[in-house]
Amino acid sequence: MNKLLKILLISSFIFSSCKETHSPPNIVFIMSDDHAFQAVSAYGHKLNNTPNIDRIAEEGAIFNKGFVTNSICAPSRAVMLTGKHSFVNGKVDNVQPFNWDQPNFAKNLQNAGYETALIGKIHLKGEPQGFNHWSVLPGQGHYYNPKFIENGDTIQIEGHVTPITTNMTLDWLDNKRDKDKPFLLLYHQKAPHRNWMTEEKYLTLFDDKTFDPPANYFDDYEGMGTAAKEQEMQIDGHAVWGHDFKFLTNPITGKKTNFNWELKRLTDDQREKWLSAYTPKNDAFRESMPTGKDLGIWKFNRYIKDYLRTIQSIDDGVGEVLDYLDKNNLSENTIVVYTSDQGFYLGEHGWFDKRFMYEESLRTPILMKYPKEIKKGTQVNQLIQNLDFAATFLDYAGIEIPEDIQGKSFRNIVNNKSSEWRDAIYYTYYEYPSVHMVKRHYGVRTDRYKLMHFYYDIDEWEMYDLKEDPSEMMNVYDNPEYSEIKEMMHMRLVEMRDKYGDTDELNKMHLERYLASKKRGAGPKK
Ligand code: SGN
Ligand code: CA
Repeated sequence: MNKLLKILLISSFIFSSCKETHSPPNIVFIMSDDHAFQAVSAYGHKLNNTPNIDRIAEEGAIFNKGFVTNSICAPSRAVMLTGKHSFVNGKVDNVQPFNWDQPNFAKNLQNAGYETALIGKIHLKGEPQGFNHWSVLPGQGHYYNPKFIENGDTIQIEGHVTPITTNMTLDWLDNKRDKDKPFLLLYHQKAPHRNWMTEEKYLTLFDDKTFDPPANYFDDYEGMGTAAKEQEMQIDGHAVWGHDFKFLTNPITGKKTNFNWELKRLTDDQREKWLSAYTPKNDAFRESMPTGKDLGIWKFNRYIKDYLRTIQSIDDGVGEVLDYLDKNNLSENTIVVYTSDQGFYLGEHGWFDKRFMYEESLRTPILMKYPKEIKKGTQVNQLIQNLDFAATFLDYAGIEIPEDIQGKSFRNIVNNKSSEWRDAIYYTYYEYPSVHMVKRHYGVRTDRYKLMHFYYDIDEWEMYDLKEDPSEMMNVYDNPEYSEIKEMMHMRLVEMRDKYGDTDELNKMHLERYLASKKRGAGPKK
């Protein structure tokens, strides 16, 4: 046999045996609900410590420009599963039904031989499809003594939802999955969603600390548009004494609050722990009774502490799952992603909640590790969206990415194999009129600029220069110095809408559907 042929045969043997022994990676996709990137310590905001979530970035990559396509819970999850924008997958707001019959990446992985599980919050009605095992909270779920629907049966478990979700996850990993198959695990926490009810062991965490609110906490929205002025999501204004600030009687009016009713869900022991933690804090407030800006700062502190406390339990759970993977020699061949269904305002512009395309709710934390391919300490600065998860996971699993998926695999970005990527992202938001009163809008964001159109009961454009004004305090849409940029951004917007297939007609259709469902009494009330 000639030498060249021999080399060819040997190398093709090596290649094919490599292929055979190469097992597809496992995927652990961790999502929390409303977890702001500002509250992941790896992002450097120094609000709290999340050592276990940070471990994912230390052992892999952190994404500095991770965004969603529609900053609200159920639509975001639909985008994540389908890899398609809301106006394509149909789940545009928390009210419209989600069609589980459409393709999703879990179905693709399951069909390709993966063992799949979904545990925790999904917020999409109907039986989840694409999962060998599922145990999900009905709707928003409860923080204490939550019910789960497990493979169709309703069960109730005593305790706090965060460690319960973690324990279910560990139980599936250890006892319930087929260990001969690669797995996909969606481990989705309810926390830190409103109303931020902490696990007992953290009820007094941060009691000795005072947090400074963000610089624009007392924003008067002078530089912004009507939508910012007319929202209803101010910590010092719309958050309420019972549900949000955990007072049993309103300290101003003396009336009983709805928090009495919320505590009824707890066992005697749980309630006792809550009362002994909050009664002294609430009494101290009544004694000092701050007013004006001091009251605003007090409310910020009550809000941020409760919010961060719930994250501490999430971080513990992430640590337990990472430890499980390490101890069972699974880490090397497992992709772990940590993300949230959207961002959240931690007092920026005075707000809680999300929905707006302004930075803090548009952005979402994304941390990812896969020791086989991703170098430790990788920083990703491209504009990645939750739209891209489905394509990325299919790519890693070696499954062909269906052509109608709109997201792109970022595997070669996070691997540093390529730098070719999109230079603009598209955003849509529909749920209005509704709780928090954030008006309908859509927009485009490039690395430096953001253009937004608010419509329906207004017709207003806003544009921000994120380099000069990262906190988005000054709308430059009508500033003549930006006229060329404005033209360019309008072109980018048209291009984005063409690319993804969005139109004013679609907006009109979604509006009509929304108003009709509201008339029938469905969905969130204003
Ligand atoms: C609930 C919350 C809102 C929140 C929506 C949507 N109010 O209505 O503050 O914006 O959920 O959140 S609460 O009184 O019930 O806490 S989402 O994450 O599910 O979209
Ligand atoms: Ca959410």
